Amino acid sequence: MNTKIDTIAAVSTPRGESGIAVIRMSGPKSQAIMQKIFDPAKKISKPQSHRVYHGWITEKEEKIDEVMISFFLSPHSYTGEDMAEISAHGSLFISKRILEILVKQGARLAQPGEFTQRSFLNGKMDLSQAEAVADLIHAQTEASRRVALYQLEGNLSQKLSEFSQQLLQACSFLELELDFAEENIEFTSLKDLKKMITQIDTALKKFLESFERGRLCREGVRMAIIGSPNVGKSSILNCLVEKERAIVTEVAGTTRDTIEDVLDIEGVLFTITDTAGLREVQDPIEKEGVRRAEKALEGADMVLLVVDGSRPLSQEDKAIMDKIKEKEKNQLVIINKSDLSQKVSAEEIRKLTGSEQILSVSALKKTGINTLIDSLKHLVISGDLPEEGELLLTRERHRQAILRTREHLHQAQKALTDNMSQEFIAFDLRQALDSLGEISGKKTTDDILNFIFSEFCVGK
Ligand SMILES: Nc1nc2c(ncn2[C@@H]2O[C@H](COP(=O)(O)OP(=O)(O)OP(=O)(O)O)[C@@H](O)[C@H]2O)c(=O)[nH]1
Ligand SMILES: [Mg+2]
Repeated sequence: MNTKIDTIAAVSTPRGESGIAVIRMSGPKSQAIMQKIFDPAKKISKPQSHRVYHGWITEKEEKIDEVMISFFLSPHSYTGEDMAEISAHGSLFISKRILEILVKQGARLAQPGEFTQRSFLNGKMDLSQAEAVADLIHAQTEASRRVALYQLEGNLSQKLSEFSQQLLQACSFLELELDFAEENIEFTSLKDLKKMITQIDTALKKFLESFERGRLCREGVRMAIIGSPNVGKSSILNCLVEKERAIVTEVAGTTRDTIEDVLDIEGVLFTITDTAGLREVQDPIEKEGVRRAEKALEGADMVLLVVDGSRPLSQEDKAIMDKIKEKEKNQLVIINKSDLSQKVSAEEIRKLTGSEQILSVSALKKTGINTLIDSLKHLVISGDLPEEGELLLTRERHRQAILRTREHLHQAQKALTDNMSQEFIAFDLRQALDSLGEISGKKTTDDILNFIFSEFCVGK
């Protein structure tokens, strides 16, 4: 990414027609450019920050559109630089036209996420907050909105900075003592140091345990409906999403390709994949279907295993149960067709699958579906949505950084136990500090930054 300070511009609203379109500009030339192209309805002597002005965007004295504009002057703006925002009529043509005018006047088209990247580089937010901006833009449910907003407000940054400060203090003590070694001045008791490292390590361990819940809140739950042919998998998908999403027939092998739909269960996003019945097949189309079903099973956070309660369990059913067990997937078992006389018991299923989550359902009569929906939510995010103050780890990048931090803390503890020179302990603690600093972006590389900001839309 370009780090020279030039002036960038982008349309921040989606392409297409809308009530209004917002065109944003950030950088030192923002005000000068606006002065050239904006004809205010009332004369402005000196544009003020955080004020809205009415007027026209003009080019060669021709009015291009009637707009509202606002200025946000450095340092009190999103990026920390001088910014201007133009709210124009939401036609794709007009927003493109205005953007072209800005570029003609010396602005450059912004890269994806470049406004937020500048905000980070100018110290307006740390890297975990910048990531939260992207999460908030992508939020589709209450759970994802909450975790993103708490992170944007700096909850994560604040907690981690408490740990960093403690570690930094310990490092300084140890390093200071090194310098004064000959005078034998003792600044800190090694026993206290050990206690502090253990405390931080325990807190980080607890934090790591929140990852599954945090990730599922942020990304949603990928759930695959798996089972033998004709057990009612597609009927269950249709019940869950309340529409005829998948074809249902009495022919075994109806579903070939995987079919996906989404469901918001009390604030948690479920991406549900209906799959082809798993069985040994020769037909090349069904064979491909089975391959895709297995892939969906592989990638799923949880499995809805469906069996047909109106007939005894088959070898196929049992083979599927073994497969799910082998992959250690979180599962909920559905005994479907509860409207017919039952040949399968929950006890039998429990023995074979080891699962306590077993429900009787009739997809045909739509009975047991509400209980199913309730169980799904409790199974994956243990009930309640995140609350303010509940610290959740939501990203793999953060998890990796914390795992590395803990490794270095363990090395420091070992060095302490082995009575190694304080130089070594300080070194390990510095490394722990660096790993922790990757989350907030105190320690970062261009590759990490490019990766993070490439997730963004242009204009944010
Ligand atoms: N009696 C009864 N029949 C059901 C129930 N659920 C599904 N069926 C019937 O079972 C047959 C198969 O249903 P599907 O939903 O297509 O089953 P599937 O598991 O998706 O089948 P494949 O895609 O072929 O693997 C259809 O004739 C459904 O009407 C139920 O709860 N009770
Ligand atoms: Mg089907």
